Amino acid sequence: MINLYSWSTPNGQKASIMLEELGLDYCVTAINIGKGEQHHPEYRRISPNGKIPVITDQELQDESGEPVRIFESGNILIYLAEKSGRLLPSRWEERAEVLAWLFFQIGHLGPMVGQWHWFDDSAPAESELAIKRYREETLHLLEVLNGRLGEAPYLGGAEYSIADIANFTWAKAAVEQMKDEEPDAIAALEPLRDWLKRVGARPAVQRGLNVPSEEQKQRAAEAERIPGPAGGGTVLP
Ligand SMILES: N[C@@H](CCC(=O)N[C@@H](CS)C(=O)NCC(=O)O)C(=O)O
Repeated sequence: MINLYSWSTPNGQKASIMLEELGLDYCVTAINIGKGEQHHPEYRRISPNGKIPVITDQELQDESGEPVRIFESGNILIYLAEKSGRLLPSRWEERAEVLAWLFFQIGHLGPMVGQWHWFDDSAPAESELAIKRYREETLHLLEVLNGRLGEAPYLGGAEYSIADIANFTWAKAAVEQMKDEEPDAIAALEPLRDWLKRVGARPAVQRGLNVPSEEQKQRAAEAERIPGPAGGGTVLP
């Protein structure tokens, strides 16, 4: 059994979409990052940087019998792809392209869109320069994705892969925020918009976007103690 610790954000949804695509059995623990639950010392044992998502897999245990933690969403995608033998090609020619677009999301798209959202919606002081810088960089990265999707149906090439899962949630969030501010620029990104529609129509993607569900969030909010990674112990008070 796999335990997923997550919240409704683009990084969290990458892990739940992957689990849904693979049809694996998993339990969800909602970590309310709006309330700071990611900083709880017990949770930091499985997430040293205090972020979601994290998974633990009962099949993987360390010397003391504790399930091994797998943090960082790109690492989770690679782990699950290798565990199942799906969505990451084994031939190096194809694998290198999939991993390149996965790391493009981890190193470029996620951080730029994340900073843009933060400066635009959450920063305690307004900074026009920061908003402009991250919005322009986000648009540039969407254009890079669009260029690739003009050459191939999926980011890795002919087949849907973990590169599409990783970039989808972030590109979706960026386009939703950008389309009112830069409608002409977004309208021009036809291959990207078509890919967002195709990937977004996959039933596993739709299920994964809804994790944690309202019910799972409610259950976590009401629980006095949330089961920890080993099934016993605790993650949160
Ligand atoms: N590089 C990490 C980033 C994870 C991340 O930033 N997660 C956000 C949600 S999308 C989070 O946990 N934020 C809580 C916080 O920063 O306190 C990954 O890909 O897993």
